[in-house]
Amino acid sequence: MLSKKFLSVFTNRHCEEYSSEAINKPVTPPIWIMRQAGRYLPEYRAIRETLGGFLDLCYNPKFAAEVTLQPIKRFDFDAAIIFSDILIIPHSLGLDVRFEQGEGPRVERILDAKDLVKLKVNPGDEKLQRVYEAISLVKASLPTDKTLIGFVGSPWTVATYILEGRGKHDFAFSRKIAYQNPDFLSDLIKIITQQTVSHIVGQVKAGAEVIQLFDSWSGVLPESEYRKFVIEPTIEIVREIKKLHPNVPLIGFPRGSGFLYESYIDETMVDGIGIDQNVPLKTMTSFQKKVVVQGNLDPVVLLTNKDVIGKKVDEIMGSVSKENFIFNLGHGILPETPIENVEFLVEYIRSKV
Ligand code: 1CP
Repeated sequence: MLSKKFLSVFTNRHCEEYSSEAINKPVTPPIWIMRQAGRYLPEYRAIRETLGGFLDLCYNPKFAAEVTLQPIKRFDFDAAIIFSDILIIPHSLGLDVRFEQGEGPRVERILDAKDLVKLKVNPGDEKLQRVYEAISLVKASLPTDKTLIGFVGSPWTVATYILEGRGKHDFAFSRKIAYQNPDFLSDLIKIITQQTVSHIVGQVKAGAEVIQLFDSWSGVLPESEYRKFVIEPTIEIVREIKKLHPNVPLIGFPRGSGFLYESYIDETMVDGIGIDQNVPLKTMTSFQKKVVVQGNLDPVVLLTNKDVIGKKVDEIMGSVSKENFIFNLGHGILPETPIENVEFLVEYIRSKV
């Protein structure tokens, strides 16, 4: 069951079971922060140091649950997001995934259609089960006024890691494949989508109450490829999950989608939309007529000071309608973020309404 605060934001969406309930409107918007468990927290670094690598933490249910709860204890956020990673999916499909210190992830590449035999859709994979165990542990100790968010990477974003073998650059190879060999890319995306749907179902069964779809690299595709490789697989995921779990809100985060944000909202039928900091506030606010909006403070603002943070929060809060709004950043929190700025952010937002 969703916590009261999240229930009230999602009331007017297609979560019919909830709309009939008498629900108080929230006094302040729910607040959570993408990548809220992580290196900016000393208590996270302490646990991380006791384990070999990043994946050892992801696959250790007890510690993964503990770091999931750390930001809730420290900042009293309204939602916990399970500590895991989007690259668990390629790992569970049978690819080698490693996180090198200071270099980010390395994924065994699939370069053409004949490499697809390396992938095995495998919902029972033990690595995924560990995530469900961690979710059950979090659920057992999370206060009832907090919501538990599960997540996956969207198929296009996960595919870019499989095609490139690593992250964060211009994605030239992935784009070249999208233009030149779309059938191969469609087949790859189909496999990822199947495993992703079962991973969402597994998370929901274990206790996740909201699911966020991270499409961090959706912004690198032009319109027709965006429709085929971002929107279509997302439609498929939403359709499959709504068949089984119609009352679990899905939040899409197609970062960097620019002018294509609106098509994504209209066509995928997600219940909520994560907005990056480059979307104008007027546009973000206009989306609230259709969908619950989540966003969009620039994470760099949290590296400044209280005056700047207050001013930037006022800009957002002065623009959005409070009814279907979730406060979040436009992307993940940065490792160098001072803790006192996060404390101030939460306190300030709650003092405003
Ligand atoms: O050293 C460390 O501790 C590793 C840093 C780290 C962390 C804390 C990585 C490696 N992943 C995570 C956890 C993580 N990843 C969460 C935890 C839940 C939370 O608190 O929010 C989530 C939601 C993710 C999702 C994720 N992983 C995304 C989508 C969100 C985004 O930031 O765009 C992506 C792109 C990844 C891949 C990934 N994992 C880790 C890194 C450094 C990256 C990005 C690599 C790159 O492309 O540069």
